[in-house]
Amino acid sequence: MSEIYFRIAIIEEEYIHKKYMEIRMPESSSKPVLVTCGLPYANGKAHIGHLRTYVPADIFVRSLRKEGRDVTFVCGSDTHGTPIVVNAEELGITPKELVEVYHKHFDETFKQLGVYFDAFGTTDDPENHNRTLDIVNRLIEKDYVYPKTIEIAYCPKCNRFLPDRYVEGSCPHCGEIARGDECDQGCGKHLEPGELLNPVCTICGGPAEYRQQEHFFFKLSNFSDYLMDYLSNDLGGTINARNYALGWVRQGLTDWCITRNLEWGVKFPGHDDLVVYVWVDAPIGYIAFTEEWAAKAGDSWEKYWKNEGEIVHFIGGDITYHHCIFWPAMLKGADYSAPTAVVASGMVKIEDKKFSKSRGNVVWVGEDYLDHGFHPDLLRYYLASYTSHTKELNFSWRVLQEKINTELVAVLGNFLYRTMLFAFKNYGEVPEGEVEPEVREEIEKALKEVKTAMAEYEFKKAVDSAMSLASFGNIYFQSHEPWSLIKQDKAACGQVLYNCLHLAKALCLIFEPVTPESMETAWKELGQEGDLHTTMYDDTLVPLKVGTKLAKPKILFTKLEDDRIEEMEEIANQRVKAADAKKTAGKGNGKEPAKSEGMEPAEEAKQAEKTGEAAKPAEEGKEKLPTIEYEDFAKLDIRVGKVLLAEPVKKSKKLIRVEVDIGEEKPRQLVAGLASYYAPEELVGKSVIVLANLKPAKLCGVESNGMMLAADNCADNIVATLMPDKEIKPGSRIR
Ligand code: B3M
Ligand code: ZN
Repeated sequence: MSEIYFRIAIIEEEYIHKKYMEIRMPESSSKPVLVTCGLPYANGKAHIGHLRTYVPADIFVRSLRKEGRDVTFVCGSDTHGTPIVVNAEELGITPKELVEVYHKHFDETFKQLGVYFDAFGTTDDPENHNRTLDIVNRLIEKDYVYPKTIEIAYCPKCNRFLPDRYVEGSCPHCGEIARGDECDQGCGKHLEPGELLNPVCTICGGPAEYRQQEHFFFKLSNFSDYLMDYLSNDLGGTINARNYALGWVRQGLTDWCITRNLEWGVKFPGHDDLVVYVWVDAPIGYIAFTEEWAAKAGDSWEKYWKNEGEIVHFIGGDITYHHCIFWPAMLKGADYSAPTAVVASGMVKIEDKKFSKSRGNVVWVGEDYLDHGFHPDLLRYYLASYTSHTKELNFSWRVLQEKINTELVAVLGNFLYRTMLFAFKNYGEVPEGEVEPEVREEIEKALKEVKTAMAEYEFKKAVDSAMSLASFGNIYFQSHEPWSLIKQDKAACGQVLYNCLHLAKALCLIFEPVTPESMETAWKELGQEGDLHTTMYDDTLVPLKVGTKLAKPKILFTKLEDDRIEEMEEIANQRVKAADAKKTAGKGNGKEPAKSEGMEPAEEAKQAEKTGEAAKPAEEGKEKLPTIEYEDFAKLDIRVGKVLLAEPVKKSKKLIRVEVDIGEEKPRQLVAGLASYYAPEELVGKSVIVLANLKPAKLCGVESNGMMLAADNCADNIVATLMPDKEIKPGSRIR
């Protein structure tokens, strides 16, 4: 996500026209619906930015199922493209090894969040290779693909072509620093190979040059009229996506280079040295995953991709271009069905700051949320109810606390708990009674509002309407004073409780899409048979069976106390500080390093260290680090060591494993990024300086328990280890 989104807003303003203002609701037909989510790059951990798309999509799917629609929900890992190849190379592992790790991670994380896909594949699955070949071959057959000799960035030093993120330079449109295929920091435009100005190789940092090479182009320009009509008249979803795309079509479409010089990916037919651009095979993954689901379920994938079924794509707003332009054109060209709707979410901010992994403005789903014992339902609720889906969502621990405590705990949780506890204690079962018209009307009203809001992709509205029903429940309970009534007239009180319990049941059904696990608990306590998740919304109006046994209720939502929030804020602050320190010590152009996107912060630092990025300012000699206290320095355990053993780390071109005597009983194992500068045998016997109390880290699977200090000068490509200038015992402290 980037500034692109603000620009979308501007374009939106420009094109808001009555015709496009109308919300195109998914037809309330019985057509089957395929719902997909943008594929996460299997290249980094899940963060809250990801969930902004997946959680609302899951809520939408659960809600459609409750309306009785036939829904298939698929997603998978995006495993190809240069960022993955670049990262794998940096880590000294194969792209396949890298994507396996993150694929598993995403699969598990989504399930922990209650987001269940019917298929969660990878774009490297044979199904996707085959489907991509089928589509590309069809486009070739139908003459939509042609070869053209173009200028491709080439690094004479690394001796290789530089696709996409292997090259950086300035954007020809706005002048901002941009990647080879996208002006990610500036105007957001897709860049074709050869367009980037002043190209620099991201592997060695040296200047790149343009060399001629034959590549293959898709005749996107042929599809302008089709897209204009499709976007204006057929495509549903959120208005931001449509208008953004219409703006691009109006500006004129240029043909699209669909091949890259890479080994990892789907081979371009007949050319073993080329793969298709990742944005060709990634969306085709949607079809491949539908095929994977169909094979498992004994159903048909064609009902979506070749017939009348609906296709709804949930995506982040920053990939609208790919979904509303490239993708429908490809599908049209190859005779597949085009998406019915594209639902584009707004950007995510963290504590009111721009989301940025390298600046530390990030909330990791695992280590910052689930690992601290926060319930997934709370985050689901926050994501759905904070703001409208297309608007900017700010994640703040304080706001989370406030929303959970005043809404989920005080309204929904309170109503369910007081109702069920009172009924359990005084009756033990559903008492005699019948649903009053007022209660029935409130449920009908809430349900209608929820359905309409869902159809408009207005998840906040849906949640707010559901919450109003819980508020009504509280007012109903409070105004009937069952605690006094029970003393006077147990039967009359039973009638009140019957209605409260009936409302509780309706709330379980209506809130299930948002807070599925908590509602399932309440559903069981209410003695309801059958699976809540497969029970339809219509069941909200089926009266409760008198005499159904009730269970003692649990408190569903507990207050988030200040100390927990303060602890999380402190963790967040520390992360931002650490990132600041690194930035100050780092290159200081404020740009997210493309090559380390999605890496663990620790890994990122290590990577920077290995690739010499951290050394750039030292070489520039201009940027000063902030003054520190002596106590800060005293925290560093720096010692003299003697290298006893040094050997290359398998699978890595850059790392050496060393064992160093630092005056302890056992030698210390360190992993140093020195293989480009020293042969392992040169290091053996050397006196070195070691930072001994650095937190251990694993590099290419080998644990490093400290850091060997070295001076490096990026410009001259010189790295030198430090050594004392006279013989001194290993273990001697440096102070
Ligand atoms: N893998 C992630 C992104 O740019 C990218 C999505 C592919 S969807 C077909 O958000
Ligand atoms: Zn630009």
